[in-house]
Amino acid sequence: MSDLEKTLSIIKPDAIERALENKIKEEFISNGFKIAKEKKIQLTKSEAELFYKVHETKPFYSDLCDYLSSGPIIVMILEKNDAVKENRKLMGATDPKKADEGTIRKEYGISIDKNSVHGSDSLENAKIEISFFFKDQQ
Ligand code: IDP
Ligand code: MG
Repeated sequence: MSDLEKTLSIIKPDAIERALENKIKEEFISNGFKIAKEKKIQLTKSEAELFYKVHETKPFYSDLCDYLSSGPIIVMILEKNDAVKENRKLMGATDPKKADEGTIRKEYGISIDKNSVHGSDSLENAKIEISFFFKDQQ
């Protein structure tokens, strides 16, 4: 039996800019996710740096934080059995060129940096990321 889980999803600036938000939300809904909470916000660069702190030693860290704070994003709490793993599966590989057919990144991603969606990579990080954006949730 799998557990009902919550995970954090972000529709990134490149997708919002191309007006893909409803199409991407529909991908989640048609794949059995419930969008339990959502909000459209724009991060400052320092907020993006906090969110992506785990990547602070990577060469692309500064560009990544510039990009995530470059325009509006939609942050969502998604619910489903095995939500963390199921969302990573639906998102596809980080690099859209390597993502499987039928995944969101394959369908909508432009490049490894503009890959349209973020998803938590573990249940522990899902809890941390959900409370980063939705203070009273877990
Ligand atoms: P993930 O989003 O699939 O979990 P991570 O390795 O956690 O991938 O990287 C976080 C984000 O950093 C990616 O979604 C992507 O936007 C960006 N990124 C990852 N690797 C590279 C790279 O080699 N060059 C530029 N950007 C990258
Ligand atoms: Mg990651």
